[in-house]
Amino acid sequence: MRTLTHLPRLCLLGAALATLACGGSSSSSSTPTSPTLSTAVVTNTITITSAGVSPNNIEITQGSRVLFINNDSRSHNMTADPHPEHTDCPPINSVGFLAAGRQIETSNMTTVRTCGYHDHDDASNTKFQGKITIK
Ligand SMILES: [Cu+2]
Repeated sequence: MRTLTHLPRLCLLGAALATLACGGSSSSSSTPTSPTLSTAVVTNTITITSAGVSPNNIEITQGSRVLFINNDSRSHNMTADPHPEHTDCPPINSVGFLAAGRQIETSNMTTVRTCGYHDHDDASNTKFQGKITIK
């Protein structure tokens, strides 16, 4: 009998939580976000882990290459922006599929410009997006 008297109150609490959940979900949208870039680092090596690419903003000298090291436990597919055309910086597409534990270099980055890249197999994941500035 005592448990029965508690039921209406539990139902009201459940309804209140459901209302809150509905209110929260209406504010979420699927608008794409850009990666939060670190301060540019002068290096030719980018390491990939489950946390993302690091550093995600690098500067290199014209004509040099960038080494992508995959220290994650899964594969990644590093390609030039934009997705899915990959036309901005073709040398990045020399990396492409990178199995867990493997490392591959880009081709020579001969054009002075800024290149974006992403993981083609996880294209909307900003953790695996970054920027290479060729100077
Ligand atoms: Cu892509």
